[in-house]
Amino acid sequence: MRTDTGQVFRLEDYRPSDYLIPRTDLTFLLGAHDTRVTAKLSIARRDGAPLDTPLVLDGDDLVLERVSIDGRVLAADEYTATPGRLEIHRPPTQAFALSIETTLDPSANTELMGLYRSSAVYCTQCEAEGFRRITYFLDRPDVLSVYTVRMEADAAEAPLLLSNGNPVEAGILEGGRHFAVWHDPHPKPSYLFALVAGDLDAVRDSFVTASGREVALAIFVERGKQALATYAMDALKRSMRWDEEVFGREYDLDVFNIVAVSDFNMGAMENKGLNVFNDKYVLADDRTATDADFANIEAIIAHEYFHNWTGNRITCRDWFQLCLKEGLTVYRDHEFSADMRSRAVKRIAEVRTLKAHQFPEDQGPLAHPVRPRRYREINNFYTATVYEKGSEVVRMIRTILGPAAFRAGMDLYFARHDGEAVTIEDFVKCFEEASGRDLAQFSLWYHQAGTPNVAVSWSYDAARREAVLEIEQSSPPTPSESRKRLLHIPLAFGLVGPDGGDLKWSSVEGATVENGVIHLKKRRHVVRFRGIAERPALSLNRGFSAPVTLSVEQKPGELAFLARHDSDLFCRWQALGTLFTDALIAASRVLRDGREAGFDESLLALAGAIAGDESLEPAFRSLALTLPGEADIARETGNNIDPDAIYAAREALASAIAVANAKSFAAIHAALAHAGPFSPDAASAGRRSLRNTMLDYLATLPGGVETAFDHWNAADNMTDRAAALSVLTHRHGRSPHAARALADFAETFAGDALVLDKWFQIQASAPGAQTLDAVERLTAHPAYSATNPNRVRALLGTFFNANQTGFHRADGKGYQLFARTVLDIDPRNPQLAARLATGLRSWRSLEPGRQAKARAALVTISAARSLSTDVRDIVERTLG
Ligand code: 0A1
Ligand code: ZN
Repeated sequence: MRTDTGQVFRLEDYRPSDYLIPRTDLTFLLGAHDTRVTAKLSIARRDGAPLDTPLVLDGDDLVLERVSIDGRVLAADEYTATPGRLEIHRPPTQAFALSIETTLDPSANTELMGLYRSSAVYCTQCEAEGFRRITYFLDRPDVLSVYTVRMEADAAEAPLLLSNGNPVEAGILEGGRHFAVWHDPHPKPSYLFALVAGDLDAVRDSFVTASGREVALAIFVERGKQALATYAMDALKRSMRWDEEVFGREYDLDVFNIVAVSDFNMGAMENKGLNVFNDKYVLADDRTATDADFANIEAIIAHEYFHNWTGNRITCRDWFQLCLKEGLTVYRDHEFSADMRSRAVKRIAEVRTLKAHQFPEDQGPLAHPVRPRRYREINNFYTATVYEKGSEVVRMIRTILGPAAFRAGMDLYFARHDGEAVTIEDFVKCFEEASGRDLAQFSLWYHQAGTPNVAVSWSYDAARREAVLEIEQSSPPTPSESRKRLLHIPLAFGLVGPDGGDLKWSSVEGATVENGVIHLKKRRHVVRFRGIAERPALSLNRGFSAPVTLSVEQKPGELAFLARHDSDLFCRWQALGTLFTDALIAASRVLRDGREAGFDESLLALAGAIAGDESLEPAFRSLALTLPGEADIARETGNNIDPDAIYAAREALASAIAVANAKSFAAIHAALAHAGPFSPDAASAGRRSLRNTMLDYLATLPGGVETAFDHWNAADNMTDRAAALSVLTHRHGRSPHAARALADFAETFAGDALVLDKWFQIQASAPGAQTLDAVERLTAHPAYSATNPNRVRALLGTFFNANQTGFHRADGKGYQLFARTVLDIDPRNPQLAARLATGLRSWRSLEPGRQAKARAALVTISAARSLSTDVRDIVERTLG
């Protein structure tokens, strides 16, 4: 583990490298405990670089065996080597060949960065700074090199030898060993290097690109699991076609390989021509995967593939520009999924994710701009802000420019910067040039942290036939940015008439309004719409056109009308969500005062009407009927949060809705009972989703446990099975039915680690103080492993992030487990530990008792003698 140096990296300190590495030849002699790496680097001086600068290469935990220049082994006084750095004091002034030999132990690499072994498969993870754990290098994204890689390994242990680019040569060696050589003609930064060696099965297919290049496709999985990779293969081919059709981007090598590994810190990695995946995002069939798993696989396969152009062909100049590839690629995968599925449903799901992950980040101590200006540990910046808000910023560019100019801007970006390492400024400039618009004010979205607030009050004057909107923007202060500048906020809207259609106006003043979008650029706009024949309902931030917190003075009647009649489905969902949230916040206050909560009949009836509206797609009805989560309610509540009161309020509303609609919900549940073969398509998934949402309500009624147990017994796919198990465990955790279902599940799927993750997850998210003991007991379960990131996230990650009443139990024991866990994992896997450590980022919003206990846990971690940079950075920023 690298210990913290306290060093802070700053955007303004960027300097181009004095040295370049046009070619990199790597040889790996692979051994489980002893791997030898020879790197032959062609080194050239950058034009204009001073002649007397030493060559300083990055390393991390390296053992240097030998270093030579142009074939001559260097004497000890010609260089300095430490595990973290190699300096050649006086390199030749002309281009030269530097050869470096290092040795490493892949089996001992528990950080899962650099070269490591996962279930006897050698694999690599180099983003962001893992390549320096393989050899000394200029390990920065603006140093692009053409790689040739030779691997030698035991032929029985590793019959498969893969690297980036195209295969060149392979053959047998003495002593049961063999070799393969791969060459990648596209210059790339070191973070995109990859190697995989092992004994794996494959699903193979091929793809012919628009210009007729035939590409051999393969997805490699653990032996015997090929059948589980067919959905991923299908998603890959659809992604390749879509990128040609929608962005004009073709694939550029003869092969495209994907490897699924079972120990991986993140979702997947876009290494050129050789994507490495967390097996969770490859393996699926109806027996083992839920509809959500299928949707995630489709999205992540697409995401990594799309990186081939947005990230690989055009990469980042430095790590401050991470959103250049991530925000843009998330935007692209969102659009892909929207085209493959229901656009409205996908948009609602995106906004739910954004609000659940990015909003709390942006509103707490870890807030940072989409393009940060400083970091201590770059691994901690693979955040919801960089990814999800980064995608929202690209979406806003499209909203402002319109589809044609947006596409022209993207085309210009690809044409102008192909093969380069660039910045956000370069990216934005392409859109300015393609559209002729000035995006200077808009660009602040990249540079300013925090979720902006947009407050709207409005009135309608029937005599003057005028609707007047007073709109004000403000951005709350965030760490190290106390004063905020005004943003350009594109607010899509509609003035909805009594029949649900949008009303027209004869003139408007007070802001630029075009194509259904009000462009907010000042602190306050008074926007006057003239010639409005009837009193409208106000539909705002349609399609979530801007990632802001919106507060509108709106009566429940107007919201209820919008929930039924707005032509924008997102706003229908939003209107109903606002009604639910308001009711839940009021109820939690009443309950906290020891009184009983009651709900407006009309809200309960509205829920019933939407559930039963067959003109709406089932997936939408399911999302609309899903009550805001406890964390969502907490976020809207603001400060002084009492998770128990929020939980009680949510339960009370759920049963009130169920009681009011018992018959119709039971009918919907029955009517949607599954028949025929399983299909993972969006429409079928939507029907399952609505049926399972109905079950969740029905389970609150008398006899609910039997209903859920029948559903469990009848389930013939994992979506229904997992839904029933979670309803039983969460709503009837003490029933014999729940115990029985949990035991059956564990027995049926014994040995299938990915499926058992769902079992861990469901138990870890069971509400109530008693879950803590269950979670601690489960850490001793034979299927659990404290070294596998998926297991840790399923059990402890779920408990810390998705269990408001369990983790935040009033006695603070949840926080003590949190501190113990972070400290236990940190020495083995700092990245994983740091991610878990973000689980207390909203501690300041808790009520005073819990707040003090949460703080104590954070202080315990920060007081530990040896902490990784990763964890120290998170914990110190969280404490503030
Ligand atoms: N670039 C990847 C994310 C990623 C980042 C760091 C990693 O290191 C463990 C792994 C993956 C993506 O956006 O998919
Ligand atoms: Zn990515």
